[in-house]
Amino acid sequence: MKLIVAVVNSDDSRTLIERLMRHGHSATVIGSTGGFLREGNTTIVIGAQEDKLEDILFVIRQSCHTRKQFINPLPPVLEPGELQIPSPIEVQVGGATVFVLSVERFEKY
Ligand code: 2BA
Repeated sequence: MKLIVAVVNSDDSRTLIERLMRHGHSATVIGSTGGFLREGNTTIVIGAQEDKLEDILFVIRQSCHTRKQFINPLPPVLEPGELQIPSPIEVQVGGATVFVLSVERFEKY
């Protein structure tokens, strides 16, 4: 069995969850926050048999898209009297950051 942990953009999460359900996969949805941008994203946890893994990854690839975002970097440390206005920088976010883990044991009561 595998545990798939996917961090996805919140704009893609609804479509992804609907498609996962339509394909018969169970999932848990957790609201999360990216450590770098400090913006909300969604973490989706999916436990599945190994023969379902490729279908799940296919659905994730189809549902999650990369997007460009501008962020304001922290201002640099300056000498007194210096003035520097940092300009926004562009980062590419997503589509999905996916971890696939092997499950040692799975139980449901
Ligand atoms: P954030 O940490 O908010 O990162 C958002 C985007 O900012 C990243 O997109 C990446 O393009 C950029 N970024 C992150 N750290 C950076 C840094 N130190 N310097 C420059 N740019 C940086 P993604 O790579 O697509 O990541 C999207 C979200 O997935 C992340 O949001 C984080 O919540 C999660 N994530 C990504 N890699 C991870 C990892 N190795 N472990 C755990 N979560 C991860």
